[in-house]
Amino acid sequence: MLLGLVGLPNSGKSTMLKALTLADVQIANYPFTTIEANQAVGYVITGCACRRLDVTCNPQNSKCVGGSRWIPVKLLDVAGLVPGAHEGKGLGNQFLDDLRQASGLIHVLDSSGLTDSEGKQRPADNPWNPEDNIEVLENEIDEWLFGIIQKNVEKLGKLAELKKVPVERLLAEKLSGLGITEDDIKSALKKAALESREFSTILRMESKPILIAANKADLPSSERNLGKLKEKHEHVIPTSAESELALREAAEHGLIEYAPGDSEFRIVSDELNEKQEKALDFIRKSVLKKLGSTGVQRALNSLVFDRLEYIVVYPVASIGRLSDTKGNVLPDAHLVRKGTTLRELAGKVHSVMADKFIGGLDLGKKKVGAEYKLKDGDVIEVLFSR
Ligand SMILES: Nc1nc2c(ncn2[C@@H]2O[C@H](COP(=O)(O)OP(=O)(O)OP(=O)(O)O)[C@@H](O)[C@H]2O)c(=O)[nH]1
Ligand SMILES: [Mg+2]
Repeated sequence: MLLGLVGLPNSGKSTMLKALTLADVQIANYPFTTIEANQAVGYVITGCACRRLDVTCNPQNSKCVGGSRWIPVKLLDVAGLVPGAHEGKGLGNQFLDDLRQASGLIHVLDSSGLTDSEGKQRPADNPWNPEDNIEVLENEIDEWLFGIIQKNVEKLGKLAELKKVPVERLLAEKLSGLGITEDDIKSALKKAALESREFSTILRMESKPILIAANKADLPSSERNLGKLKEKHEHVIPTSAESELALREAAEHGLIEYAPGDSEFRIVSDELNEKQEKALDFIRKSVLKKLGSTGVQRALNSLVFDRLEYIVVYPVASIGRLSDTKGNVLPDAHLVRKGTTLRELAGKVHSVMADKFIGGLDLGKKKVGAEYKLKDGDVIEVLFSR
């Protein structure tokens, strides 16, 4: 699964990517630091089934850290979008093409009001209204999508006439790389005309759900804005990417014990200098105590589990041993959309399983059918003829 970090310049996209992945990326306090997209692997984190089943697991496609299952997801941090990017302002919006495959987006928004929509600093006595950035960003993504559709619609119209097939079918084929299906297009067509700008907005909402990370929530000026943002918009999570990065790096260097999403950390080294102690103290008081966590892991989890409605399932080769054929217990955790059937899961695990599919066995060794809708945390043996 690929997820995108998008937003206006200087909002903290690269800081968030680094905090989630510890990838070596450039961060700086000026706009357009990132020009080429950065891709790295982060993790969504959920309780591991090993706890519930009281077994020791040997994860293969994921990790288990202290009873939490870390499932890898690809993250892409792109350049900043500015108002008018679709007309070529700033770095334009062509770089969004890298996000065609993204299932969802985190809008990294500078909630402090100390950066304007061009990424320039604003004085504290004349702050920027961060809420305006939401419209700016959505508009630029819609224009990008609109551009892709416009480029294809005339050609496809002619081809559809020639082949005597509905144009929406051909468009769906063209847009399938964007995660847009023929059904999405049909339902959007009921609300808006194919050539209209509104059509692109509807498709964007279907294919690229957005979670808003109200970043720089550690700065005092963000407090006032957070309330307003949450009041007017769903799916807003306050974050401090800078704090998360500091904690992840301190943990990496053995200075503290901290896991992403935690509400506290423990100092385990006596080699901290005064500056480090002060910084950690600030994070404890101004971020963790106030927000409950840095919000960064919560934002990623919430995008995947709440916004995109993914669940976690554990296919195994033997339900009795809870293992794969090599004896690895709970080897793989798969992210699948809510409503996925057992047959669809078989197809995702292996094409042979799908072709020779028979059914499945649940934890109680009861048979389950092809159309069984998987539940979050299900451990299941897929039966197929060999
Ligand atoms: N106070 C505070 N500063 C932050 C936070 N996250 C990022 N920053 C700072 O904001 C500035 C911009 O961070 P970047 O991660 O480079 O921002 P970006 O969105 O990738 O910027 P572009 O690539 O230029 O679009 C840097 O000085 C960061 O240290 C945060 O949570 N709190
Ligand atoms: Mg950047």
